[in-house]
Amino acid sequence: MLEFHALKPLYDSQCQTRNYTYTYGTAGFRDHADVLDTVMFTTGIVAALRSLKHNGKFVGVMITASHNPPQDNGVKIIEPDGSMLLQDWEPIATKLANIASNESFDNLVNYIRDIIQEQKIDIHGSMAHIAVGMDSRESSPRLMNCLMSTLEPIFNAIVINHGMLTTPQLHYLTSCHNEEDIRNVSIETYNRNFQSTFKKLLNIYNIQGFNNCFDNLIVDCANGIGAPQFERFSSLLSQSSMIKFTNDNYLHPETLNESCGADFVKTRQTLPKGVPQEFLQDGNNNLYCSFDGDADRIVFYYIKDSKFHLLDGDKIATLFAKFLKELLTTAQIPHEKIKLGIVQTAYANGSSTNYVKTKLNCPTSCTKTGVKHLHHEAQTAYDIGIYFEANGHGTILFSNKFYQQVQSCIDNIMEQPNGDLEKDERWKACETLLLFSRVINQTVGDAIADLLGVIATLLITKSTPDQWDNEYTDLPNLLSKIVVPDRNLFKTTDQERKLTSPPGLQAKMDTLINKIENGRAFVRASGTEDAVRIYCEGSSINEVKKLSQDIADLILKDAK
Ligand code: 16G
Ligand code: ZN
Repeated sequence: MLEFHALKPLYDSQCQTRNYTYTYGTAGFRDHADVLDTVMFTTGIVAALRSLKHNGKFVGVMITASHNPPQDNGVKIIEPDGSMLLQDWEPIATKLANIASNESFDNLVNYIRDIIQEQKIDIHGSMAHIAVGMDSRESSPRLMNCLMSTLEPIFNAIVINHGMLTTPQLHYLTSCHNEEDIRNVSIETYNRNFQSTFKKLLNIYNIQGFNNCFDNLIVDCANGIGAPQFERFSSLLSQSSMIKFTNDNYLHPETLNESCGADFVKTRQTLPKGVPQEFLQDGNNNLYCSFDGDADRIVFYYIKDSKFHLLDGDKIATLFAKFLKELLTTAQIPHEKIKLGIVQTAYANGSSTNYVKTKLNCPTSCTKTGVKHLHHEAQTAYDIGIYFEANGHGTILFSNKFYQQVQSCIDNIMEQPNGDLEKDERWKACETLLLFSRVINQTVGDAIADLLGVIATLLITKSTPDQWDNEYTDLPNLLSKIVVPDRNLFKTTDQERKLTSPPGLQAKMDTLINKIENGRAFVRASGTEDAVRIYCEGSSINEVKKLSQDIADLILKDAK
């Protein structure tokens, strides 16, 4: 039952923001923490309705602003299967927040009634179930209180508060809540499942330590929630003494993402601050990685001849694709039976796409920016759908057909007489495929799970960071942004690779692009900032820089 009369005093006290416009965008609501009380209040309502729509299944709500600066925060809703909020509900979340901020209380209640009616939600049936969590920002506990304020008094919802955890941990636990007895689901569920699968995977190959592939793994946690979570997680791995942490100061939220973390390292193509000198001395053979503020993104890097080398989302995707493809071959599973493909965005380096097509002979897809687009394509187009944005957001999805095919291959091997199973390469390949699929967090991109996947791949294939990197060389590239009077004028087609508006701009850009060797460039309006992004690549960095500047000039001239 919905207690609308109890809503009014809460609305009066919580919805402090007036005349402010919100948008539930690619990554939920995100803004300065000071203006988010209203949004927390309405997001609680939307999450409860979403749970009721799913007949009371658990829905997740995560309070985070990922790689944004410390003063920002945000919130996003997680579906019962651990995926991101159904796109159709994004405008509902947006409208409810904007009514709360701009209109009367009666309008708010009327719109809630409309949602219930239009979505055919049975409010007299099951109770709403919500799993909530937050990152380590200073504003998160306050915003958590705003969120919780509606859930119990209005919806009689059952709320499980997981406290501080990473975004992908909450995605995973939300899906577990709908599969298991809720009393048994906690952060330990996540830790146990991923730790034990990782250990089993390495045990197939009797791997100790880092198998001489590198000396230490140095993890930059962006001073965020990934620090305590991965410190606890990794303490139970046999490699723990070789895993070192930097920027793990999550108790000082003002340092979050400050000159560190995945976004900083990827965009600046440089080391984060604070890497201890002892790890940087010549002759060290270390692998480094950076999480973002809520640990759903990861990039790797290493130093060779005093030079920084980035291993970004494209490199992670190609590493996984090569490894999984070889396992399918060893298992003698025909490639027609399990379709393996890579999903990228326009930001993927042209060399990576070329490498996937010509060296790995795998199909590729290109989607618009934003995890939900890549996830959907990976799920619908492939049996092993590897998706990564170049910025390090990504995971792998394995279809039911994948599990059926691998299991039938194992059954087939077992039927053969006199087989020494341990020695049977086919059997090993099948077991590796199954365990690998469980070391990956299939609900969403996950820095911790992706890290386990990368480490396992390197150790099993006995590859050094340098060998991983040498599979292909990135084309020089540049990503920049400019501020224009109205970014909404910039409309794209062909998965954001071509502009359709402002009219004539694309043709002028094409003339410039065609002048340089291996030239490629595109312009799109940012979904998270009031700016337009320009991506350029080509054979020479000087030409790329010039191209980028020329395109910026064109846009600014056009805008006058
Ligand atoms: C959001 C997206 C990320 C994308 C970025 C692009 C999710 C969870 N996050 O952070 O995938 O790369 O936006 O930002 O979908 P932009 O539109 O400002 O370039
Ligand atoms: Zn993030």
